[in-house]
Amino acid sequence: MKYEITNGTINQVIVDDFDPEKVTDAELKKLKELIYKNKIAVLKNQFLTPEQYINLSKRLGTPEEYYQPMYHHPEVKEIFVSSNIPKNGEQFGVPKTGKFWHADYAFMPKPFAFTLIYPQVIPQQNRGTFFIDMGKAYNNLSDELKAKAESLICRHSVRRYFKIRPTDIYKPISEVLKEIEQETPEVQHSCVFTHPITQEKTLYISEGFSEGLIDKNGKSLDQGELDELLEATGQKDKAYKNPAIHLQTFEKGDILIWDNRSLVHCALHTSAPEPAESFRITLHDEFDFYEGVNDF
Ligand code: 7UC
Ligand code: FE
Repeated sequence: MKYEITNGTINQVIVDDFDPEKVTDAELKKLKELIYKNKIAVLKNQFLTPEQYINLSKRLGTPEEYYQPMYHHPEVKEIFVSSNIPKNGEQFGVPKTGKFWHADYAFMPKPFAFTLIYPQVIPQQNRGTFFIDMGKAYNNLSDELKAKAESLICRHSVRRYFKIRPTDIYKPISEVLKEIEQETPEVQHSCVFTHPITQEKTLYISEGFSEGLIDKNGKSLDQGELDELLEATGQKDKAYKNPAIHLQTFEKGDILIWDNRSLVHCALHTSAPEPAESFRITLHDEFDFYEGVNDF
Protein backbone atom coordinates (compact mmCIF):
# COMPACT_ATOMS: atom_id res chain seq x y z
CA MET A 1 0.00 0.00 0.00
CA LYS A 2 1.63 3.21 -1.21
CA TYR A 3 0.29 6.48 0.07
CA GLU A 4 0.95 10.17 -0.18
CA ILE A 5 -0.09 12.83 2.29
CA THR A 6 -1.26 16.13 0.87
CA ASN A 7 -1.14 19.09 3.23
CA GLY A 8 -4.06 21.43 3.51
CA THR A 9 -6.62 22.81 5.95
CA ILE A 10 -7.11 19.12 6.64
CA ASN A 11 -4.41 16.68 5.51
CA GLN A 12 -5.43 13.83 3.26
CA VAL A 13 -3.91 10.41 2.91
CA ILE A 14 -4.18 9.44 -0.76
CA VAL A 15 -3.83 5.75 -1.56
CA ASP A 16 -3.32 5.07 -5.28
CA ASP A 17 -2.70 1.35 -5.37
CA PHE A 18 -5.35 0.08 -2.95
CA ASP A 19 -6.51 -3.44 -3.78
CA PRO A 20 -9.16 -4.73 -1.35
CA GLU A 21 -8.48 -8.32 -2.45
CA LYS A 22 -4.75 -8.11 -1.69
CA VAL A 23 -4.52 -5.65 1.19
CA THR A 24 -3.19 -7.23 4.40
CA ASP A 25 -4.55 -6.72 7.92
CA ALA A 26 -1.29 -4.99 8.83
CA GLU A 27 -1.79 -2.51 5.98
CA LEU A 28 -5.38 -1.83 7.06
CA LYS A 29 -4.17 -1.21 10.61
CA LYS A 30 -1.65 1.27 9.20
CA LEU A 31 -4.41 2.93 7.15
CA LYS A 32 -6.52 3.40 10.30
CA GLU A 33 -3.57 4.94 12.15
CA LEU A 34 -3.07 7.33 9.25
CA ILE A 35 -6.75 8.32 9.38
CA TYR A 36 -6.68 8.95 13.15
CA LYS A 37 -3.65 11.15 12.63
CA ASN A 38 -4.57 12.97 9.38
CA LYS A 39 -8.39 12.66 9.60
CA ILE A 40 -9.22 11.91 5.92
CA ALA A 41 -8.11 9.15 3.53
CA VAL A 42 -9.01 8.70 -0.13
CA LEU A 43 -8.76 5.27 -1.75
CA LYS A 44 -8.45 5.94 -5.49
CA ASN A 45 -9.85 3.88 -8.42
CA GLN A 46 -12.17 1.61 -6.46
CA PHE A 47 -14.87 -0.15 -8.47
CA LEU A 48 -16.53 -2.40 -5.91
CA THR A 49 -19.87 -4.17 -5.75
CA PRO A 50 -21.99 -3.48 -2.63
CA GLU A 51 -20.76 -6.87 -1.27
CA GLN A 52 -17.11 -6.02 -1.85
CA TYR A 53 -17.65 -2.61 -0.25
CA ILE A 54 -19.22 -4.04 2.92
CA ASN A 55 -16.57 -6.78 3.09
CA LEU A 56 -13.80 -4.20 3.01
CA SER A 57 -15.62 -2.15 5.68
CA LYS A 58 -15.91 -5.17 7.97
CA ARG A 59 -12.13 -5.50 7.90
CA LEU A 60 -11.79 -1.87 9.05
CA GLY A 61 -14.31 -1.95 11.89
CA THR A 62 -17.83 -2.93 12.92
CA PRO A 63 -20.52 -1.52 10.61
CA GLU A 64 -23.78 -0.27 12.08
CA GLU A 65 -27.00 -0.08 10.06
CA TYR A 66 -28.71 3.31 10.02
CA TYR A 67 -31.65 3.25 12.43
CA GLN A 68 -34.16 4.16 9.70
CA PRO A 69 -34.74 1.48 7.02
CA MET A 70 -35.70 4.01 4.34
CA TYR A 71 -31.96 4.76 3.89
CA HIS A 72 -30.90 1.11 3.52
CA HIS A 73 -29.49 -0.32 0.32
CA PRO A 74 -31.92 -3.12 -0.65
CA GLU A 75 -29.11 -5.72 -0.90
CA VAL A 76 -26.73 -4.58 1.85
CA LYS A 77 -28.57 -2.99 4.77
CA GLU A 78 -25.41 -1.46 6.24
CA ILE A 79 -25.11 0.77 3.17
CA PHE A 80 -26.86 4.11 3.67
CA VAL A 81 -27.99 5.40 0.30
CA SER A 82 -28.10 9.10 -0.47
CA SER A 83 -29.65 9.46 -3.90
CA ASN A 84 -31.96 11.54 -6.03
CA ILE A 85 -31.98 8.94 -8.82
CA PRO A 86 -34.96 6.56 -8.79
CA LYS A 87 -34.27 2.84 -9.32
CA ASN A 88 -36.85 0.73 -11.18
CA GLY A 89 -39.19 3.70 -11.00
CA GLU A 90 -38.96 3.94 -7.20
CA GLN A 91 -37.13 6.23 -4.83
CA PHE A 92 -33.73 4.73 -3.93
CA GLY A 93 -32.43 5.77 -0.51
CA VAL A 94 -33.04 9.39 0.54
CA PRO A 95 -32.18 12.54 -1.43
CA LYS A 96 -30.16 15.51 -0.10
CA THR A 97 -28.87 13.99 3.11
CA GLY A 98 -26.49 15.71 5.49
CA LYS A 99 -26.84 19.21 4.09
CA PHE A 100 -25.98 20.83 7.44
CA TRP A 101 -22.94 20.80 9.76
CA HIS A 102 -22.88 17.61 11.81
CA ALA A 103 -20.91 14.61 13.00
CA ASP A 104 -22.60 11.32 12.10
CA TYR A 105 -24.81 9.93 14.89
CA ALA A 106 -23.91 12.72 17.34
CA PHE A 107 -27.60 12.54 18.33
CA MET A 108 -27.15 8.91 19.42
CA PRO A 109 -25.58 7.56 22.63
CA LYS A 110 -22.75 5.83 20.71
CA PRO A 111 -21.57 7.66 17.60
CA PHE A 112 -19.24 6.08 15.02
CA ALA A 113 -15.46 6.11 14.76
CA PHE A 114 -15.31 6.20 10.96
CA THR A 115 -17.50 7.15 8.04
CA LEU A 116 -16.89 5.84 4.52
CA ILE A 117 -18.43 7.60 1.53
CA TYR A 118 -18.37 5.99 -1.88
CA PRO A 119 -19.87 8.33 -4.49
CA GLN A 120 -21.66 6.43 -7.26
CA VAL A 121 -22.96 9.27 -9.41
CA ILE A 122 -21.09 12.56 -9.10
CA PRO A 123 -22.72 15.83 -10.18
CA GLN A 124 -20.77 18.08 -12.54
CA GLN A 125 -21.19 21.17 -10.37
CA ASN A 126 -21.09 21.77 -6.63
CA ARG A 127 -19.73 18.37 -5.87
CA GLY A 128 -18.08 17.49 -2.60
CA THR A 129 -18.35 17.77 1.14
CA PHE A 130 -17.17 20.50 3.50
CA PHE A 131 -15.20 19.50 6.59
CA ILE A 132 -13.99 21.24 9.75
CA ASP A 133 -11.39 19.71 12.08
CA MET A 134 -12.86 20.17 15.56
CA GLY A 135 -9.55 19.25 17.21
CA LYS A 136 -8.02 22.29 15.54
CA ALA A 137 -11.15 24.31 16.38
CA TYR A 138 -10.69 23.48 20.06
CA ASN A 139 -7.02 24.35 19.89
CA ASN A 140 -7.81 27.75 18.35
CA LEU A 141 -10.13 28.78 21.20
CA SER A 142 -8.91 31.31 23.76
CA ASP A 143 -7.70 29.75 27.03
CA GLU A 144 -10.79 31.16 28.68
CA LEU A 145 -13.19 29.52 26.19
CA LYS A 146 -11.23 26.25 26.31
CA ALA A 147 -11.59 26.06 30.08
CA LYS A 148 -15.27 26.91 29.90
CA ALA A 149 -16.07 24.43 27.09
CA GLU A 150 -14.30 21.65 28.98
CA SER A 151 -16.63 22.04 31.92
CA LEU A 152 -19.78 21.78 29.78
CA ILE A 153 -22.14 19.15 28.43
CA CYS A 154 -23.96 19.53 25.11
CA ARG A 155 -27.46 18.28 24.27
CA HIS A 156 -27.91 16.77 20.79
CA SER A 157 -30.98 15.82 18.76
CA VAL A 158 -31.84 14.85 15.19
CA ARG A 159 -35.17 16.71 15.40
CA ARG A 160 -34.31 19.67 13.16
CA TYR A 161 -33.00 17.44 10.37
CA PHE A 162 -35.24 14.40 10.66
CA LYS A 163 -36.50 13.62 7.15
CA ILE A 164 -40.25 13.25 6.68
CA ARG A 165 -40.83 9.63 5.62
CA PRO A 166 -43.25 8.62 2.85
CA THR A 167 -45.34 6.98 5.61
CA ASP A 168 -45.65 10.34 7.42
CA ILE A 169 -47.83 11.89 4.77
CA TYR A 170 -51.17 13.19 6.14
CA LYS A 171 -50.07 12.58 9.74
CA PRO A 172 -50.51 15.47 12.16
CA ILE A 173 -47.10 17.08 12.65
CA SER A 174 -47.46 16.65 16.44
CA GLU A 175 -47.56 12.87 15.97
CA VAL A 176 -44.40 12.87 13.85
CA LEU A 177 -42.64 15.10 16.40
CA LYS A 178 -43.72 12.78 19.21
CA GLU A 179 -42.34 9.76 17.35
CA ILE A 180 -38.99 11.49 16.84
CA GLU A 181 -38.71 12.19 20.58
CA GLN A 182 -39.69 8.61 21.45
CA GLU A 183 -37.39 6.90 18.99
CA THR A 184 -34.42 9.23 19.26
CA PRO A 185 -34.64 11.06 22.59
CA GLU A 186 -32.12 13.84 23.10
CA VAL A 187 -28.67 12.68 24.17
CA GLN A 188 -25.92 14.44 26.07
CA HIS A 189 -22.22 14.34 25.27
CA SER A 190 -19.21 15.95 26.78
CA CYS A 191 -18.68 19.30 25.00
CA VAL A 192 -14.93 18.56 24.82
CA PHE A 193 -13.43 15.10 24.87
CA THR A 194 -10.03 13.52 24.40
CA HIS A 195 -9.70 11.44 21.24
CA PRO A 196 -8.99 7.94 22.57
CA ILE A 197 -6.26 7.20 20.01
CA THR A 198 -4.52 10.51 19.27
CA GLN A 199 -5.18 11.99 22.75
CA GLU A 200 -6.11 15.21 20.98
CA LYS A 201 -8.82 17.32 22.63
CA THR A 202 -11.85 17.84 20.41
CA LEU A 203 -14.77 20.23 20.61
CA TYR A 204 -17.88 18.11 20.01
CA ILE A 205 -20.65 20.45 18.85
CA SER A 206 -22.45 20.98 15.56
CA GLU A 207 -24.83 23.47 14.05
CA GLY A 208 -27.19 20.68 12.91
CA PHE A 209 -27.53 18.44 15.95
CA SER A 210 -26.44 20.51 19.00
CA GLU A 211 -29.41 21.93 20.87
CA GLY A 212 -27.87 23.64 23.86
CA LEU A 213 -25.21 23.62 26.57
CA ILE A 214 -25.60 22.72 30.19
CA ASP A 215 -23.15 22.98 33.04
CA LYS A 216 -22.14 20.11 35.32
CA ASN A 217 -25.01 20.96 37.68
CA GLY A 218 -27.53 20.58 34.87
CA LYS A 219 -28.18 24.29 34.51
CA SER A 220 -28.88 25.42 30.93
CA LEU A 221 -26.75 28.13 29.40
CA ASP A 222 -28.08 30.78 27.02
CA GLN A 223 -28.28 29.84 23.32
CA GLY A 224 -25.73 32.60 22.75
CA GLU A 225 -23.05 30.55 24.51
CA LEU A 226 -23.43 27.65 22.05
CA ASP A 227 -23.58 30.12 19.15
CA GLU A 228 -20.33 31.73 20.29
CA LEU A 229 -18.55 28.38 20.24
CA LEU A 230 -20.08 27.38 16.88
CA GLU A 231 -19.07 30.74 15.44
CA ALA A 232 -15.47 30.19 16.59
CA THR A 233 -15.33 26.86 14.71
CA GLY A 234 -16.46 28.33 11.35
CA GLN A 235 -19.80 26.51 11.29
CA LYS A 236 -21.79 29.77 11.23
CA ASP A 237 -20.23 30.92 7.95
CA LYS A 238 -23.07 30.56 5.46
CA ALA A 239 -20.72 31.44 2.57
CA TYR A 240 -18.30 28.62 3.56
CA LYS A 241 -15.36 31.02 3.24
CA ASN A 242 -13.99 30.53 6.76
CA PRO A 243 -10.34 29.39 6.55
CA ALA A 244 -11.14 26.41 8.81
CA ILE A 245 -13.45 24.96 6.12
CA HIS A 246 -11.96 22.34 3.82
CA LEU A 247 -13.83 21.37 0.65
CA GLN A 248 -13.27 17.74 -0.26
CA THR A 249 -14.09 17.01 -3.88
CA PHE A 250 -14.51 13.54 -5.39
CA GLU A 251 -13.69 11.69 -8.54
CA LYS A 252 -15.40 8.55 -9.76
CA GLY A 253 -13.78 5.58 -8.00
CA ASP A 254 -12.89 7.48 -4.80
CA ILE A 255 -13.74 6.01 -1.41
CA LEU A 256 -13.42 8.61 1.31
CA ILE A 257 -12.83 7.52 4.91
CA TRP A 258 -12.75 10.00 7.78
CA ASP A 259 -12.40 10.24 11.53
CA ASN A 260 -15.94 10.96 12.75
CA ARG A 261 -14.68 11.85 16.24
CA SER A 262 -12.64 14.81 15.01
CA LEU A 263 -14.45 16.15 11.97
CA VAL A 264 -17.79 17.77 11.37
CA HIS A 265 -19.03 17.79 7.78
CA CYS A 266 -21.68 19.36 5.60
CA ALA A 267 -22.71 17.95 2.23
CA LEU A 268 -22.58 20.34 -0.67
CA HIS A 269 -25.64 19.49 -2.73
CA THR A 270 -26.07 20.82 -6.18
CA SER A 271 -28.53 23.69 -6.44
CA ALA A 272 -29.50 22.65 -9.97
CA PRO A 273 -31.34 19.31 -10.00
CA GLU A 274 -28.37 17.19 -11.10
CA PRO A 275 -28.28 13.44 -10.48
CA ALA A 276 -26.20 12.47 -7.42
CA GLU A 277 -25.82 9.22 -5.56
CA SER A 278 -23.48 7.96 -2.85
CA PHE A 279 -23.13 4.93 -0.61
CA ARG A 280 -22.15 5.45 3.03
CA ILE A 281 -20.97 2.93 5.61
CA THR A 282 -20.37 3.85 9.24
CA LEU A 283 -18.03 1.91 11.53
CA HIS A 284 -17.26 1.50 15.18
CA ASP A 285 -13.69 0.71 16.19
CA GLU A 286 -12.49 -1.20 19.25
CA PHE A 287 -12.33 1.95 21.43
CA ASP A 288 -15.09 3.81 23.25
CA PHE A 289 -16.12 6.91 21.30
CA TYR A 290 -14.44 8.78 24.16
CA GLU A 291 -13.66 7.82 27.71
CA GLY A 292 -16.82 8.32 29.75
CA VAL A 293 -19.25 8.15 26.78
CA ASN A 294 -21.17 5.42 28.62
CA ASP A 295 -21.78 7.71 31.60
CA PHE A 296 -24.16 9.84 29.54
O1 7UC B 1 -30.94 12.46 6.03
C1 7UC B 1 -29.98 12.84 6.74
O2 7UC B 1 -29.48 13.95 6.58
C2 7UC B 1 -29.45 11.88 7.77
C3 7UC B 1 -29.05 12.58 9.05
C4 7UC B 1 -30.24 13.09 9.83
N1 7UC B 1 -28.30 11.70 9.93
C5 7UC B 1 -27.02 11.23 9.51
C6 7UC B 1 -26.20 10.65 10.65
O3 7UC B 1 -25.69 9.55 10.56
O4 7UC B 1 -26.02 11.33 11.63
FE1 FE C 1 -23.07 12.80 7.53
